[in-house]
Amino acid sequence: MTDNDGARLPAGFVWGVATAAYQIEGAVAEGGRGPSIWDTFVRQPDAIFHGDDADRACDHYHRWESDLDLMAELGIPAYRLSLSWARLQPAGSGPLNPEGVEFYRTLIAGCRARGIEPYVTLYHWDLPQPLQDAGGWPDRATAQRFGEYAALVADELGDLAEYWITINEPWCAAFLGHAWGMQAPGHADETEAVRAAHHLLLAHGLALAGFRQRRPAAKVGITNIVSNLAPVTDSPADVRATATVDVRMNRLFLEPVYRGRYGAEVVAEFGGHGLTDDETGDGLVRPGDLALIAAPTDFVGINHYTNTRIQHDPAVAGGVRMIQVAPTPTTFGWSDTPDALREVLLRVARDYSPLPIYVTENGATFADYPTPDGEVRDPERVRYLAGYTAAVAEAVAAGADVRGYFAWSFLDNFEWSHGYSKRFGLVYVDYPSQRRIPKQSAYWYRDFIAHHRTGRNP
Ligand code: GBH
Repeated sequence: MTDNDGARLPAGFVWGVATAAYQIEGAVAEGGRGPSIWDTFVRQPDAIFHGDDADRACDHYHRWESDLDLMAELGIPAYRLSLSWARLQPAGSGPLNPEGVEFYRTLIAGCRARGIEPYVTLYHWDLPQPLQDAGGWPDRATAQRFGEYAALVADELGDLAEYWITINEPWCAAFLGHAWGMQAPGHADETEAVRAAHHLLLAHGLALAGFRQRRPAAKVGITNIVSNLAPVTDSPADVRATATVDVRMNRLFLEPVYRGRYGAEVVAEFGGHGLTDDETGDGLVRPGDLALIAAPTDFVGINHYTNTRIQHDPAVAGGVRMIQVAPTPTTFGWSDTPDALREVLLRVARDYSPLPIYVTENGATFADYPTPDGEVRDPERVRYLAGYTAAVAEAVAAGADVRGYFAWSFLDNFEWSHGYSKRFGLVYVDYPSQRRIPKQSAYWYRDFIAHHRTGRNP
């Protein structure tokens, strides 16, 4: 199944797995944790498939030691995890919760003790509910609160990890949460989404500044989701529609972080909601915001899942039809087209940043279940991972400075509004018993990583 593409990857290339706190921890009312917007959202009728919640999830809060043991047994060198803001700072302001600090200190130290390099995300969508009650991300004060939280984390946990990611996928937090109503807080208001987007970016900038001051040796970046987009035909209408989707999903976030301004196209799309490059006194974008947002990071984080063809179609909402290329049958219908990841990496390297790039998430969901003999065979995921990791090697060979790849996800987990119906894990979770079963793909990844470390074929 493997080939030798990895031989073209630089020595020291980082192979890892990723998770997020709310999707795996459970224990939502333990250890002094306060409610987050997701605890609220999952209780809204019809918000989550099957009425699932994440109160227990993978029970990782209680099972983290055996989970890390399993990760170490599988020979995984790096682990991207996220901190629950609501566990660390339940009120969203004020001092950190000592039990939360202790949990994450022990967890992150537990990674290191097992030879697993931690990559820590400060925010993967679980805003403390009190901050939502005060206005949430559409309110500028939330960015200030995040800056304070990040500074406290730098003080109390910053010695434990070298790599830090400020915000995971501001597009999802802003648009799925505030315009599409699909994620917490479940609103449907584009002005809110645009305001949230700017404040999430500002929050990144404030957190980065706090880390620079307190932990000068830390390597800090932001993770954006970048979809590969192309028009269905080269008709002007399809080409225009594609450019618009690119502005709305990709450029809104990439331009300010890596080019220091939103730029004419983004402002043309969102200016009506107050987004501008003129940093006027008391508008959405204020003096100094863009400099904070564009302060140099140490790396570029990219999550990649979809390869989308865009068709102008006045009959559908927004006038745009989005079609997945080569949709995988048993999943969300997202693509299995590794070339799309190569193209995304080359685009980011060419157009946005010469910095090292980390693929901080990439993966797929398949309908995997244990066989009667207790094994989980997921040849589709093995093929997916083999293809996408080879695409990373191709991007490197073509000049992109990609330094690492994190498979989403280590464990099957709470897939947001889809509840437990989607399984992204390399490790199967039997939720009633909480038993973990490494899937065929976990063993494949183990052997693949070992091969790349030694340069030998498995
Ligand atoms: C990531 O988000 C998250 O960081 C992670 O927590 C999550 O579990 C994982 O991916 C798997 O979903 O182009 O209209 O078809 C990915 C969020 C949002 C990406 C929806 C694909 C398709 C929108 N996804 N998007 S569309």
